Amino acid sequence: MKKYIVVGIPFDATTSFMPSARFGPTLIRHALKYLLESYVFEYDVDLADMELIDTGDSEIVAGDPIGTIERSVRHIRENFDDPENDILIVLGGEHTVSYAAVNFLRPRSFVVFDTHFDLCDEYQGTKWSHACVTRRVHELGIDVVMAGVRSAMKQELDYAKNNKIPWIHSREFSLEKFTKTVEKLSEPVYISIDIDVFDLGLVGDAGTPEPGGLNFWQVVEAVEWILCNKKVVGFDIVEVAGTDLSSKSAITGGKLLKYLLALCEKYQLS
Ligand SMILES: [Mn+2]
Repeated sequence: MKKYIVVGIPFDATTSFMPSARFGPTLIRHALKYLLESYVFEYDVDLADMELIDTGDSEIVAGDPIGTIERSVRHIRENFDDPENDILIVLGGEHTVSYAAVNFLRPRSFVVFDTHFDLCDEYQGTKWSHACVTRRVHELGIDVVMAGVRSAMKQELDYAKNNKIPWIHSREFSLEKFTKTVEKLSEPVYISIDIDVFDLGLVGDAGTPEPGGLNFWQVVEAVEWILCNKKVVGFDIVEVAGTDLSSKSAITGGKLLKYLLALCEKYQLS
């Protein structure tokens, strides 16, 4: 039976606008457990029947992204031993924590849903800011595709252009465009979803929320296409922030996790 290994990384230190993504793992888990039905009727999957192993939260080092990444990799290594079959699920935490999962799993491709490009070489004096994470992933030699972006600095656009990194603006997003962009990606694929990719109407508490984002089903459909057509080794949901267990961000994060789990169970079994 395929196992789903959940790891929380409750870390935020470099968030430039609103800190508190450290509470993301708790917010997402709480919404999934206490608000949402475990049965996902569209896919006839009951999360209660899945082999979902929550390993709890990784230890972090407050204020230290590198120390946190090292401890998170250790936590993942101790709990995730069958990358051929199992799927790793990381709950952030600021976006920087994706690097721990990706550096451990070494997927061939990284599909990221995000308002921001996160392609800065350095931001506010650190290379480990959440605004640099996709660049750090790309520097590992992993192919990157970005969906839902709508906010960038010129240096990030230049880096994307010079390195032929494909991206889809949220305003021009369609499943057809997305499919064309990801269909040739090498496998396995890792999916990273920054909660701020959603429109401000769905996500209020996030590190850096912005209007003009994707809606819930646009993201679910895009992820469904990947899970149906590509081998996926792991995914994360990051940047869910705030302290309110009933916030829009918490509920959107929990519901997103519910659909991702159901989609994995439906399409990634073999
Ligand atoms: Mn991001």
